[in-house]
Amino acid sequence: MTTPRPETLAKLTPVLTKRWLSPDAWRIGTYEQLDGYAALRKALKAHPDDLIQLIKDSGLRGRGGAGFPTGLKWGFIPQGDGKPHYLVVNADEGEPGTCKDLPLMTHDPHALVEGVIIASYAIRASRAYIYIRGEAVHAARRLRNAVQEAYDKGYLGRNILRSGYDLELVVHSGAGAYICGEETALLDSLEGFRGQPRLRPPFPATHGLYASPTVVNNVGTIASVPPIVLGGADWWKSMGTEKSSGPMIYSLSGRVANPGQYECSMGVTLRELLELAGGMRPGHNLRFWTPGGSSTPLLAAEHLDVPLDFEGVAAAGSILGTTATQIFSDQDCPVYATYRWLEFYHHESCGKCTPCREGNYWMVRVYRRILAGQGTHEDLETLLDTCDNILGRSFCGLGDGATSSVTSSLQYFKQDYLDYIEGRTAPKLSDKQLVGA
Ligand code: L3W
Ligand code: SF4
Repeated sequence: MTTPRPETLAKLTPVLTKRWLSPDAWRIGTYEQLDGYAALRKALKAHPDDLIQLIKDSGLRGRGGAGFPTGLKWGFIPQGDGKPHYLVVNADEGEPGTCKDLPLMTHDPHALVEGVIIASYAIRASRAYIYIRGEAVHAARRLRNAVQEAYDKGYLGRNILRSGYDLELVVHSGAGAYICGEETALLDSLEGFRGQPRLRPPFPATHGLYASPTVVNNVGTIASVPPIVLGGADWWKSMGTEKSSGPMIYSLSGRVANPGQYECSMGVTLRELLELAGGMRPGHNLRFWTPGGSSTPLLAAEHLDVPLDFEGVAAAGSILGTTATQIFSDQDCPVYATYRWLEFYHHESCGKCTPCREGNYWMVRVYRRILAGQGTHEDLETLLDTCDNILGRSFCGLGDGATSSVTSSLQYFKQDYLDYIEGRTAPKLSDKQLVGA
């Protein structure tokens, strides 16, 4: 177990996580004692346009994977159009390895509720929804309790804090489909339809929920709003890098001594995160890892010093995504890991478009063949060719994301594939497991 050096400890910037360990942090009394709802009081005295400008100035970028500038998105909402406006929080956290939003909602649900009220006021929405993953029963219970507490205290409902502003907030549980984390499938699901992606453009900012202007933001994005209102744009920008401002919750899982959430300034490296997490588990050496969930191309041990911000990870050939770093060691097989992720995408593909629906089906079959010791050298060409036909040709990001670990594992670990094909590695799957793909 390694002990972090003081300069590495200084990379920890607890902002969204700062209340998580306080006793009963999820109760409104605790939240109010720890600055809770002070940002809302301040925000309601400001003009909505000034709040949008503040978020633009802070450089806050979406925490759901794409990193789109939040203030810009809020600014897309047309004003004076006579239509209702909506805020929808994407709390359908389902990306394999990702676990930053559910702990936030479990430990500090009022941080999200307060952010929802401020963001809704800024975009002039009088109704907001939090769409939470169906399996997250405990987090949903905490969130519903927090919403009720906020209503009881006059932070939600009519004439909030005597400001004249009204807002209704509904917590809606999904039914356990990964595709409903895609923003337009989420909106379809919320409207009562089967969750499948819509064609974009038009984007939700103009044609969202019930064809009205809608901001869809991730939990972490919205929970960042109250601290920015209280601390100011310059304070927020004092953390992170020039183009990736603020703190970020990095989730570490896998072969690491102390897995969990580490909130650090953006641009921290995996080497530093591992130091904070006590290093690799005894007997394990880092071999490969995901920078932001299974939809992001794998990185290898040579990428330990890549700055984990949007630009740094892109320059290394991957995507920051949800900052879910899954850590694998020399005792793990990149071919098998990729197969397990592909099974997930195959299962979760909504079936709307052919490249993703058929491509993932075929790739799972090829992986099973390889892992059963029956693969051929041509199979590797088939995998790359299939990825080529999925990437950029799928209707939504799920298809593209499915190809990430296939192409990157072939780029860095082709020898592992060849070892199965040429008989140097014992098969991991039996003949019986070949059927049923
Ligand atoms: C108005 C324009 N709005 C873009 C908006 C758009 C959306 C946001 C980002 O996928 C990624 C995906 C996953 N006018 C606009 C506009 N917008 N242009 O900006 O859009 P986009 O298309 O870049 O990304 P996305 O569709 O939101 C998100 C990756 O994140 N990911 C995450 C997966 C899972 C979770 C989770 O479990 N929480 O997030 C991991 O890598 O693959 O690439 O709002 O409307 N001209
Ligand atoms: Fe559905 Fe996959 Fe096509 Fe997305 S890429 S629309 S999940 S079939």
